[in-house]
Amino acid sequence: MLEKPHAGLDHQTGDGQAAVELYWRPGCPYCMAAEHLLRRKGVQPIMIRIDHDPGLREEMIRRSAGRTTVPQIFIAGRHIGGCDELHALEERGALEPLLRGAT
Ligand SMILES: N[C@@H](CCC(=O)N[C@@H](CS)C(=O)NCC(=O)O)C(=O)O
Repeated sequence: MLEKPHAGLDHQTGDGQAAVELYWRPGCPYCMAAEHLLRRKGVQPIMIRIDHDPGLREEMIRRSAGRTTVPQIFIAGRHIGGCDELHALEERGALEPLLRGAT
């Protein structure tokens, strides 16, 4: 689902790559694993920390159609899901096209 990005963010970065948003909180191993995979793909995700701001948690839940776990990941404004879904995309070769904005 293509959703309104966090704080009016553009869906693309300056170099034409898809903007990646990652809602997270400290102490979450799934968040770290997701961030690690993205960085390995050359992506600098926009990290949105939710534990200090209930409004940001609500924003995450709204944008991800009710999901309450972290991480929740968006690529070019499209909800991807959590860490497992991100890794599943990578395993079937679908992550890079999304990051390039090709799909
Ligand atoms: N299968 C999920 C697991 C995510 C998960 O269990 N996250 C934990 C934190 S590491 C969580 O959000 N627990 C509930 C909570 O903290 O409110 C994924 O791949 O993202």
